[in-house]
Amino acid sequence: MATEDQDTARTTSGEEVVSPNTPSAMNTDPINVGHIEVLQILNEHGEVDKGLDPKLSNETLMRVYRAMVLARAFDQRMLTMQRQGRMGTFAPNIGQEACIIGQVTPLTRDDWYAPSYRSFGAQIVRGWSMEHLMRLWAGFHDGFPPPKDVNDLPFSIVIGSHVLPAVGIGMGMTYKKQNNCVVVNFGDGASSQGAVSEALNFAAVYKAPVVFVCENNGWAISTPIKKQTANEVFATRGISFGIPSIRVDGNDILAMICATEEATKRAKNGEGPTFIEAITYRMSLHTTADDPSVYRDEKEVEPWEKRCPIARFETYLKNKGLLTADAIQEVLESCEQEVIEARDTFYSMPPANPGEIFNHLYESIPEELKEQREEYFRRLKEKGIDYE
Ligand SMILES: Cc1ncc(C[n+]2csc(CCOP(=O)(O)OP(=O)(O)O)c2C)c(N)n1
Ligand SMILES: [Mg+2]
Repeated sequence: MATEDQDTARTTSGEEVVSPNTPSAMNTDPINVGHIEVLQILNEHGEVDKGLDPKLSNETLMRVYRAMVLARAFDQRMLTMQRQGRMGTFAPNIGQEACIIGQVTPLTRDDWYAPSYRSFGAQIVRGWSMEHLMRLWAGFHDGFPPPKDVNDLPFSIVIGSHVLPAVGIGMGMTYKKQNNCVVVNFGDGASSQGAVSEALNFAAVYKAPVVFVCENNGWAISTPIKKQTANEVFATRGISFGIPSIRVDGNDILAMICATEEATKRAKNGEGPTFIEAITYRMSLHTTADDPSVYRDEKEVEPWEKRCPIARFETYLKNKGLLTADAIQEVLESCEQEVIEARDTFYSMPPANPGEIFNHLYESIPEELKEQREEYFRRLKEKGIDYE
């Protein structure tokens, strides 16, 4: 962990300190830039740093592995469904599975999770069924509320807007003397929103038990990180508010789990918030409405294929004798099967009543909104849809 007075820390591999303003090319070494150490336990070849290996139980390792494979299977199926015209706009998370699964692995059911939109892998771990998430992405309002007994906020599309409520939940835990914490994630782009700065400041001043996970995936739609910050590093945004902050290889599941675990322990010990910058890469589209070939050179993507979080973890598990080529195939097939079953359940569910979108804001609906509702029903009827 680096704090403001430690900002001359070396990288974990002992490489020389780099000035925060040293330019770095995305396709050379995007991890070790800036002046804050980067936690990496599993390198891109799947080799483990024995001194840092958290020695998780075999059961945990296999559970986490399956969660990553399931997230990718869900991701790929959702892309197919969207291209078939059977799903709404969708934000893929391909290549970011370690980041998303690692950040919720240390959480208990009593802790809270406040996700942004690219977090479905974590939501599945937290207890959202895949058909529920499919309804959400298909635009049915009943997909948005979290399942009963799942302490999650609905995911936020208005970038950064959920970070203040997450801090509020954390402050509420302190007030009620609950020994829990909140994990909130947001992107490199969202970190420039004013609300995120307000949230960081509140959390720091009131020592809120919050873990901020800033997912630095290189891009905010078409805005590259070099236009997001002159600093190259996002962890400084935590440091500047007095929050202990760390840069983590976000494609390394072991590093993500360890960093989040340590941060949740600090939070629960009353030591306040932690800022984790998870360095990863958006391998695919921003959303299905996006075409990255318009604004980014595909050559930039290639080195990240070698940094695949699932492949390196498979190597680690194979070396531990926990996985074979056959077992990899079995896990993949069972995950794909589970996704297909969820898809079929989703297809068999009745569509939501679109009129209900008017029901959730006011206790008694204002006249103007009633008129809009009538107009909406009239237009639906014109299309042969009668929900009234
Ligand atoms: C307040 C607000 N402004 C703009 C948008 C449009 N928008 C949606 S996603 C996005 C980029 C977010 O990038 P980042 O925070 O890095 O997250 P990523 O999509 O890369 O995971 C923008 C600008 C929005 N949803 N909310
Ligand atoms: Mg981003």
